[in-house]
Amino acid sequence: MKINVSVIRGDITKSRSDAIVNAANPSLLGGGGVDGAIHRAAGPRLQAACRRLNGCMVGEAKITPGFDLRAAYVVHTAGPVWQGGGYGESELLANSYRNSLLVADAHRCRTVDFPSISTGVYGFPLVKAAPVAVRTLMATMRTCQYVRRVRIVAFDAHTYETFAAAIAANAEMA
Ligand code: AR6
Repeated sequence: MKINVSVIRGDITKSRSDAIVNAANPSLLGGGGVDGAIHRAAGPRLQAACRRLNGCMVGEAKITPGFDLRAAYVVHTAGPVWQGGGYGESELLANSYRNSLLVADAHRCRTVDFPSISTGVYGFPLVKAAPVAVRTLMATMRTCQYVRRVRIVAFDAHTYETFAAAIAANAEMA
């Protein structure tokens, strides 16, 4: 499988990919940031579906339909809260990316869009998060049966530029 991980600027709620990933919290009952935006765009059936999932541990991922979104599925993951870097945050962030992609692949998704997990309210430094995300997505994509395109949808210029640099650095190493 060709490795195809890229970054675009945009609003993930407008995505036409098969699945979008939600940077949620362990309750899966909604919140602010991208989570709030996804719930608003998907409509109230999303929260009803999330309520039946019984939460999500940090690094885990669970899937629902996309309801009013163009995306068929929403993969919900709880990323780690940044606590200074000494609490396994990078491993937990990698788990969120890996498990989200694997759940999407198990549902035969071909195209999957991610936000930058944990780098908003959860305070994970973007410059540390982007290389973890890119490395993990590239490695996991190799093991996927259906996924053929993964994108990071960056909401702001700084996120876009930091991910573009991380992708370029990985391409040089490949
Ligand atoms: N499309 C793409 N990215 C977006 C969008 C959008 N529509 N809106 C925001 N972002 P955050 P976290 C970016 O705070 O750090 C919630 O309350 C945003 O600019 O949404 O994982 C949850 O319920 C940033 O780059 O998620 C949790 O409690 C990135 O998405 C908590 O926040 C992630 O920022 C999770 O915090």
